[in-house]
Amino acid sequence: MEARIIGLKGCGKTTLVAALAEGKGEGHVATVHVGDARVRALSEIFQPKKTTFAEFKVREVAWPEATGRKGEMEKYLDALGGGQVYVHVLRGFDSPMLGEEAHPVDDLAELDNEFVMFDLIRIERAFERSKKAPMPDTGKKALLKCQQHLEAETPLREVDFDEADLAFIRQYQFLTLTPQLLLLNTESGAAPDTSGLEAAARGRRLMAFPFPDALDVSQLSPEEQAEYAAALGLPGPAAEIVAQAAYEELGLISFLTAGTDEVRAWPIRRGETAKEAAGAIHSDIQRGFIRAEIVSYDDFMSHNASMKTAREAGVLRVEGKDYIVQSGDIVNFRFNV
Ligand SMILES: Nc1nc2c(ncn2[C@@H]2O[C@H](COP(=O)(O)OP(=O)(O)OP(=O)(O)O)[C@@H](O)[C@H]2O)c(=O)[nH]1
Ligand SMILES: [Mg+2]
Repeated sequence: MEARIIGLKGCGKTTLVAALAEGKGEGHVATVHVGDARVRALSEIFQPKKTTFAEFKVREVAWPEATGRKGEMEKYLDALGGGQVYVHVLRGFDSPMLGEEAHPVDDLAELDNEFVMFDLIRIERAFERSKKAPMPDTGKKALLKCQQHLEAETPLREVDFDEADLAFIRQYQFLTLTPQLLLLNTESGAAPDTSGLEAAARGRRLMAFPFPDALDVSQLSPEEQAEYAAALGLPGPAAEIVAQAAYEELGLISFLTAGTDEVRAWPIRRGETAKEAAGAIHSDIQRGFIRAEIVSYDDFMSHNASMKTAREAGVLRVEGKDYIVQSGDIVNFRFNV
């Protein structure tokens, strides 16, 4: 998964990257470790040689200094490409740097409108090109539907498309089709105030906390982070809450593998079968899939953290290729190559 951090100038994007990176960032990009408490607990139990968390990449995309200059916007749009989810940062603090008070509702509307405009331009260009290289009628209809919604200022992520339409319009990488999380960067010490934003959020997940505090929290050990975050009134460590929200937005879950070599979280799409999930580890395991031995993390922990006890109690099950893997399933694949 790749996320792009977007937002107008000086809203706190770089501060967020630093908080998400927990000290391992490189300015505008970071690899976020999905701080999974289950992985940490299993690692304590199995004492493996290696512990691997799920991770995803974030990249800050700076709002262009001169939006009117053509090359600048092209660069901006390029940088947005490849992001499966946008983390949209809103400035909820008065900025001495910008000499401006907080006006997150206006800022949200501004960027939302820009995105709608960009998508409309893409559609115009597509129709322009279709005069030379004909477009299938079904495609034309799908684009017209997009155009109508955008002209009514409805972002495409809110529109119901059938699979065929979606497959066609995906090639245009419309900005308003990409799911968004909203993060309000609030004034430190003040109670987060999201009033007025809920309506403008239009169903997007909205979280509010002061990024400088989140950055402080992120410098601590994983064990200390949750406690300190709670003490500061944050909803949790930034990496954890952003990762969780992004996962939910994209329909991702993690299953786990645990042994003395490695304890690891594997991200898959919700609804994937055991055989599909096997492919997350290796195509050979998928191809040679025989069965999966599965115990849920909770069952494992409540049975002495012992596979033997879990097996005897019948909570360690044998599942076939069509079993739908659940979040937190500890899986051992049997395969034959
Ligand atoms: N008072 C206050 N200042 C903040 C807060 N968050 C960030 N800042 C300051 O605001 C300025 C901009 O923060 P950045 O994280 O660099 O914001 P940005 O969105 O990356 O900015 P650009 O890349 O220039 O668009 C910095 O001087 C931060 O120290 C906050 O919550 N409160
Ligand atoms: Mg920045």
